[in-house]
Formats: sequence, C-alpha cells, structure tokens
Amino acid sequence: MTEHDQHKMTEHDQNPTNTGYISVDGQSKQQDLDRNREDPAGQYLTSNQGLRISHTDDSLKAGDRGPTLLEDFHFREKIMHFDHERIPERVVHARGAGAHGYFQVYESAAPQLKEYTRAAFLQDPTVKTPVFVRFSTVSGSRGSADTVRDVRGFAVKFYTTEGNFDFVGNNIPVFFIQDAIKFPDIIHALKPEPNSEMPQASTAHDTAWDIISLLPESMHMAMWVLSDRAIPRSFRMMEGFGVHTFRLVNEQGKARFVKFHWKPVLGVHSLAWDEAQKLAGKDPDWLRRDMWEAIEQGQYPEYELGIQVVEESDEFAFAFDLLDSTKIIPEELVPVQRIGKMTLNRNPENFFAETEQVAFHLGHVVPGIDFTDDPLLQGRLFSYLDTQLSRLGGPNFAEIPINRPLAPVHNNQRDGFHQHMVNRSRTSYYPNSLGMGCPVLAPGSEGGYVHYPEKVNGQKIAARSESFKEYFSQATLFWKSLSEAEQAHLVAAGQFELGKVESLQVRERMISLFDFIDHDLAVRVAVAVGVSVPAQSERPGTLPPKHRRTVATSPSLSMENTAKDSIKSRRVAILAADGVDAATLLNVKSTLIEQGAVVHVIAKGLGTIAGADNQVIPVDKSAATVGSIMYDAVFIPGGRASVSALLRLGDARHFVAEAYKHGKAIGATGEGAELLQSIEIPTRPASDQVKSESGGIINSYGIVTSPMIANLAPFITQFAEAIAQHRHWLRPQMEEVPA
Ligand code: HDE
Repeated sequence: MTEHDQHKMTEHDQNPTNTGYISVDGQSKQQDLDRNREDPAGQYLTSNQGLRISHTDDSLKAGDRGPTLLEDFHFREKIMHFDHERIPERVVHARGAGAHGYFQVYESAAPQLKEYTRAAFLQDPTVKTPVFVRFSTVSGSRGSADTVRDVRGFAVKFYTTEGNFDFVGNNIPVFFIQDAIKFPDIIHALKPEPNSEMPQASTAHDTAWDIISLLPESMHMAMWVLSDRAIPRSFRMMEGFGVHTFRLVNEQGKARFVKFHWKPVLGVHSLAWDEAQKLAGKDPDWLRRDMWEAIEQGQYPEYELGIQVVEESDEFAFAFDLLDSTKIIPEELVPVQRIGKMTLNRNPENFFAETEQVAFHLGHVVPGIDFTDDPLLQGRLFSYLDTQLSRLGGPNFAEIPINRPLAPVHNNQRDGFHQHMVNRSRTSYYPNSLGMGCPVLAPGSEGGYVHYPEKVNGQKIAARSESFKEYFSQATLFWKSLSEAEQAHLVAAGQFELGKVESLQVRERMISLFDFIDHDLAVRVAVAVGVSVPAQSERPGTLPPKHRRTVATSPSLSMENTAKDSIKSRRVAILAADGVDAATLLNVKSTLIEQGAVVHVIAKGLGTIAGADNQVIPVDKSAATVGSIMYDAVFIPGGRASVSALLRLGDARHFVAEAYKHGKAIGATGEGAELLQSIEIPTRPASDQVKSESGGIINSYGIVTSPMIANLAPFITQFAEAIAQHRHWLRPQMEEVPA
C-alpha cells in the first residue's frame, strides 16, 4: 500500500479510536488528543455519570451533626476516585518531565537516509513527525529532586505514519552492565538501602559502590556518572544516546549497524556539584521548571538527531564489541552524521495523563529500524512491555491517548481491563473467512514489518563473550579526553561519593579499580577517602587483538569543546537597590533580552525600586525567593546608594561570592565593582590572568568590569561573551571563596 492509499484508507476508517490523523504535520497528535481533552469552562459540575451536582461541600447526613449516610452516592464516588488516584511509579526513571514537539529530517540528509533505511519518517524533509519526549532521573522516586547526580533518561515517542517508534535513550552513551539479567542487581544496589530507604536519589552510599566495585564492567559508566554529565544544567543542554547498537535496514533489505545520538543545539552544559545540591533544596523542580519556562517563552529546546553508521563488514573492526553496551564508538572513528532536528514546542496539559501515563518500549519500532544481539537490548525488549502491566493496569495501555499511535490499529487482540475499542468484527482470529480474511497481513512491500534475517548460530549457554571482557580502556579514554576542570570535578565527585561509603573494603576496591583506569585519578581520589593506592598487577580482563581500531583520546567527549556561541535562555540576575544607575541597568537588561537571555532585576522586596534620578524600575524577583544558583550570570550596576545598600547585605555579597565559586559570568559597572572587592573577588588579578583589557574594561576569567559607564556597548558585548562561555571553571582562588 502506498502512503497515498494509506491516507485514503484512514479517511474511510470506521474504527472509532482511529479517526485518521495520519497526515503528519507536527500537529496531528494534538488533533488526536483533542478527542480526550476536557474543559470545564462554562460547564456544570457533574458526577462521572453526567448527573449535575448541586452540593459538594457537605456530605449527606442524618441531621447537621449526625452520621453520614451511605446513600450519598456523590460523596462515595468522589472519595472512591480520590482513593485510587495513584498508580505505581516507574521502577526506575520515576521522576520525569515531558514535552510535545516534532521531528524533521534535514533536506541534505534525505538522499543518504534513503540508502540507509526505509523508515518513512526518515525520508521526507517536508514531514513534521509529532513527538512526545520524557526526560527523567533514574534512581529517585517520583517526588525526588531534579538536580541529583544521576544518569538522565531521554525517551522520545515518534508518532510516525507507520506506527510509533520509541527511542528510549539516556544522556550517557554507555550503561553499567552488559547483560540485562544484571539489571535488578544493579538497580537494587543503587536505590536507597532497603532497611532505611536512604539515601534518596543518590549513589553516595555503600550498596551502590559495593556492586560497582564488584562489577568492573561498570567502570566506564561509573566515570560518566562521576563526571559533570550527571548534573546537567538543563534538559535542553544535554546529549541523548540510544546506547545500544541498532540496525538500519534499507528498501533492498541491506542492513548496517547504527548508534543513535541527540545533540542539543545549545551545547552540552552542566551545573557545579555544590550548586546542584543546593538547587535540590531551593528548587527541587529545577530541570522541569527550566524546560517548562523555556517552552512557555518560545525558547524551544532543539536537538539534532545523529547517527553513526557502521557497515556490517566492519563488525569486528573495532577494539571493542559493537554489541557491548559499556562501550562507545568514538566519534573520531565513526563521525556522527546529523540527519534532522527535534523541536519541543508545547508543554503537556495534564502531567498525569501525558507524562505519567506515557509508556515507552524499545520494541516499538518501524520498518527500517531493527535490533542487534546486544544482551542488554534483548532483555529490555522484554522488560518495557512487562512493566506497563503493573504500572498501567492491564494490556490496553496502548489505547491511552498519549500512547496511541496515529497510524491505524486493527488486530484480533480483544478485551482486557479498560478496553476502549468497540471492535465491530465478528471474527477476532486469523485466518478467517467470515470477516473476509481481515485484517489482512501486509507484506514488506506494503509496509509490513519484516525482521532482519540475521544469521544466528551458537550453543545454548549462559555465558559472556570474551570480546566483552575488556573493561577499562574506554574508562581511561573518557578520563584522558576530559579537560583539566572536568577531571578536577570528577575527582571531587569520587571523593564525595566514596567519602560517604562506610565500608573500608568497598573504598579500597574502588581505588584499585580507579588505578586500573589511571594512576593519577586513583591517587587524587584516594587522598580524601582514607585509602592508599595499592601496587597494581595487570588489569583484569581480556585484551582485544592489537590491530583493532581505537583512539587514545576523543575530544568530542569533553564539554569544553561544545557549542558556546549563544546566551539564549541564559538567566541573568541584576542586583540592585534604590539609587541604582537606572540607565545602565535598563540598557544592559534590554540588550541581553534582545540576545535571548532571561534577565531578572532582584531587590530586597517585590514592587519597584527608584533609580538615582528617580526612575521607577520594576523588580522581577524578591531576593528572598531566589539565589545565585538559579542564574547563569550576575550583573551589578553602579549607583552609589544602591551599591552601598548591597554592601550592607550579607545575602547580596553571598550571591556574588557563590556565583564566583560556581564559575558564572559576573559583570559590574561603576561602583558595582566594589561589591566584588568586598568579598575579595579579584577584579584585577595578576596581569597574566587578565584575558583582555580595552577601554577600561577588564575581562578576567568571566569577571567583566567597567569603571566607565560611557563604555557600555563594549562592556555588554564582553559580558555576553562571558555568559556564552557557560562557566569559567578555572578561576583563581575558587576554593578560598566562602560560599
Ligand atoms: Fe530502562 N527501563 N532498562 N534503560 N529506561 C525503564 O520502563 C530496563 C536501560 C530508560 O520516561 C522501565 O516504563 C532494563 C538503558 C528510560 O517512561 C523498565 C534495562 C537505557 C526509561 C526498564 C534497562 C534505559 C526507562 C521502567 C537493562 C538507555 C524511562 C518504567 C537491560 C538506553 C522511560 C518503564 C520513561 C524505563 C527496564 C536499561 C532507558 C523497568 C531491564 C541501557 C529513558 O522497563
């Protein structure tokens, strides 16, 4: 059946749950959801049976001080429903946030894609395929904080013309384990300990590092989790990875291996660990709020879809096994081809209906995308369907509005809890003659899914391939590819995590494993955790044949080399009080907003403050409700009275000191620099540390000061450049700043 026929067929489709929103224009899922949207505006309150309700504040009683009567059906229904509002949270990835959007293939990529895959949604650059995305943390429960150290889930449901395709990935390209049978073990160990249910959403405890120290295959992932990748600044600023090697299959049936990637247009950026911990208290919703607000403001999160394609003939060309999910294919060996872009442009309308009920499954694929024998992938193919039975209460979860495909659904599956379909056929079996043989099978030429006929040959055996048994080289590759600042953060994270481990033997085992990765790393972590670095023997494991392809470092693994060219959606705090230099404040604010930043004037209380010449300046945030941890940069305008007032406020000085410590851009004009000096922030450090100095503007490690107000335009340019850098991690005396 051609796509045209498919359109025709859906137009005439009589099935009530498939009214044919098959034209894929990015909006079609929204039209589909219209069928279930409820809007109370102008309506009467009713029972679930549609009965209008006249009273909902008092239960029906025998006398106004008497007992409640069983007869009160409205009370009974209201309470019954409330009592059952909760469903089980996800076993993992319970804490999440969702968004709608669309995916579109790049015109330049289309010809190549046709050669790689027959998937319809990867062919036509004019088609906008609707998507729903859910980002998550793994180990915390549903109400846990967003900014904890953890891998982030990055799950995308594509509502394609050929059925739903779910890309269920993470923001870290590898996993802890190689075989799905180890999943319950590793998750039990990472989750809060079973006696106390502590700690919540944290791996900094004994059982977590116990299992990691006993599973050398987990070391590569452990390095990523200790790195800044595990504390993203924003869902909008993290990469996504399919992790496993999949297959792309073209129209002629030719298959190639593929790794999927998401590349955020804003670059990959992280929080500081101290900041992440403080945010967990001051704003546990930090990441979901960030995405929500960005979408509301029209700053749509964007990610490019990337693929690394490997010919089947190269299956054994690399120094690692393509089926081993603890390994990446370094981008320097196989470049990531960017083939399209996903844009998230709409917040959900109901968290439960959409974000909580969305059910992803690796096995939701479309023709042209297929699996490999990765034992982690194979186990996941079982798990995702299975888990929905207890979470969503039965086998009909695919009919829930957020889960139902736009492509028509016809099959002989029947009944079960919460069945919405009114199947009209007398025949619910295949083959049949009474139903004219319908629904009929679709051969591959008609869009039917045909599994790739991979040749498999082996003994039935519970074992791990020798080619999976090299555990350390990519952990070393990751470590060696990080910048000096990233390495320092990883070491500090190791000290923090192991510092909370009570068992000496666990700490010792971990230091031994770190030593297999890199001696310097082991020594630097060891000093803070009461362990000495042992004299090491040979790394355990099996080395690959020497001629296999690998790299010593991979610059693409370092966030140092990410996009740093825009201040779009960066949050800038302006600290001010009465008497502020209003002209400068307003000029800096409007210029940064023009460049896409979110700028807030912060003062002691809400309302307005008065400029030095009595201008009225609206206050956006009260200092009591925010902290420097909620901003990417700080600006302190001059104005004698304003700066004097700020100097007397411990909170204002703390704000700036903390921003300094977290590597954020700080700008000050006129007397504003005095606030920096008061907390001994070096506005004019030793000459070798000054990055640039022109027209009286000093720019040193992201501290941009301008004593002369006349120089505002170049000041703003330099301040914006400093913000775009994201963080200035290697500032002098950072450890000495008391914040
Ligand atoms: Fe998952 N995983 N997982 N996982 N996973 C789930 O499915 C599982 C793994 C990932 O926002 C569960 O619906 C096993 C790797 C994401 O709804 C469950 C194994 C990757 C999400 C499950 C893995 C992921 C899940 C829990 C080892 C990155 C959240 C609730 C073989 C490629 C999706 C649910 C959402 C959720 C099983 C490992 C990604 C229990 C058995 C590797 C993003 O089915």
